Amino acid sequence: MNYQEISYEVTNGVGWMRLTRPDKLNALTTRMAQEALEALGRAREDEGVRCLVIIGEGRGFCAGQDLTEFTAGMEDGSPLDVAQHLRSGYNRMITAIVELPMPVIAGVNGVAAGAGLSLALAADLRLASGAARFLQAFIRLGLVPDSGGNWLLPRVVGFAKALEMSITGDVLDADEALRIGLVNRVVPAEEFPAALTEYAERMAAAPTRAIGATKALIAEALRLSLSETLEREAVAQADLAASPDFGEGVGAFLDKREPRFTGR
Ligand code: T3D
Repeated sequence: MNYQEISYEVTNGVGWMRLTRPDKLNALTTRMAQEALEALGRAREDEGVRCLVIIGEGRGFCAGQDLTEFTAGMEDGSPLDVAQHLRSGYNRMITAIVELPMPVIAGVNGVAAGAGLSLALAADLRLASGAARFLQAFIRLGLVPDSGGNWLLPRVVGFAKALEMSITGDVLDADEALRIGLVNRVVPAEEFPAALTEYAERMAAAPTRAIGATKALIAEALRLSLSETLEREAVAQADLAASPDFGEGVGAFLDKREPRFTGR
């Protein structure tokens, strides 16, 4: 696929998916979602990718749905079918991110609004630049949160803050986002690129299979009973205990050296 609105490259085990509409703060379009889906599929199939980073080019992370697409309609001139647009684009994109069996980091370099905030929330870890801002912009337009915002945000910040953000549309700066647990870390804007690369490469060197299994277990545990979760842990642990990375982890501990995990 010839990417026009994203770029995707792999460096040192990290897949970098970059939204590339900087003059529109990387607002999402139908095309951008399809390109992102394709890149996410590539990351999933590539054993050399052990961490995925989602980042925006320029001063924005992602300003949500491109609002001109609502008024201009589709490329062929037909009006935008909103439900179908969500089902075939953003819903699949969010699901693909959440289900990636590797760590996913949102590098929130700037504003994350509406479906752009959902995109950041779908990641496992959020590293924010001090320049980042966060808003559930939907209510400002008379819409409900979408792209998983109603499911993801309360799980990250709790019911009360999620509801407040969603019905006020208030803008949070990076420090406030850190305070309420919306992001994991904030670094000054000038240190952000280096800190993000270091974080991503650290996660790419981690035991990928165990991370994938942990993601699945914790997500399932939110809807399962304790006894069901205990059983799933037993099955997953038996599988991982036979993995090369477990052998390496134990060997490195006994040898008093740093482990060299391969992700297998
Ligand atoms: O069918 C469906 O898909 C429904 C799904 C809906 C999902 C949604 O995401 S709804 C929410 C859509 N997003 C918004 O409502 C956010 C709109 N943007 C803003 O409120 C502000 O731009 C920000 C608070 C995000 C940032 O403000 P600021 O002052 O830093 O930047 P700006 O000057 O407003 O924006 C810079 C440019 O980006 C500007 O273009 P220009 O005038 O320089 O040519 C602006 O129009 C453009 N831009 C920003 N956001 C969008 C956008 N263009 C199109 N769509 C946008 N969402």
